[in-house]
Amino acid sequence: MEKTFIMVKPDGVQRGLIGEIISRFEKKGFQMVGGKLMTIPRELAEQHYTEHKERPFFGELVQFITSGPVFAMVWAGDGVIATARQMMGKTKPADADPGTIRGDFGITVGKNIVHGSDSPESAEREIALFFKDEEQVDYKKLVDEWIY
Ligand code: RTP
Ligand code: MG
Repeated sequence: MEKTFIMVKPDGVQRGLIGEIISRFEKKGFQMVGGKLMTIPRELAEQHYTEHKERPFFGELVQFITSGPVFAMVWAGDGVIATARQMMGKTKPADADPGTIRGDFGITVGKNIVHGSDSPESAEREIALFFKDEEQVDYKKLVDEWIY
């Protein structure tokens, strides 16, 4: 099953949006297979954002993402990588459509609430950076056996 890495950034945690974001992915029908509240060590932040290391905002980006707790998750489902990006909306909240997470809750590009992997390669790399195999739970939904 396809998997992606989704993270509620420090601004999303501070604003009490962990539940809202989890709820959107749950209601869509995807499955959370890993999740934890954590403060990202500087070295991990630099690895995670390595593609941006030459960009002028890199220092600020690493500073912000390490500034307070994040909620890191792995979500599974068909097409979850691209669909999660659609549900998050464009990077700049001003360009993000209403109905998307950034469109509904974000204002500035540096504090845009949520991160999601942008390709299968990024998803694999980011999941491996943040989650050990034993932190990912493989389970079947049994609800069909419980309600009719
Ligand atoms: P993300 O990686 O966080 O899911 O966001 P993204 O793919 O939509 O955007 P990306 O280009 O990967 O940029 C990563 C994060 O860097 C911050 N950023 N700041 N000051 C700036 O001009 C600027 N540009 C990007 C954003 O927080 C963006 O999410
Ligand atoms: Mg990105």
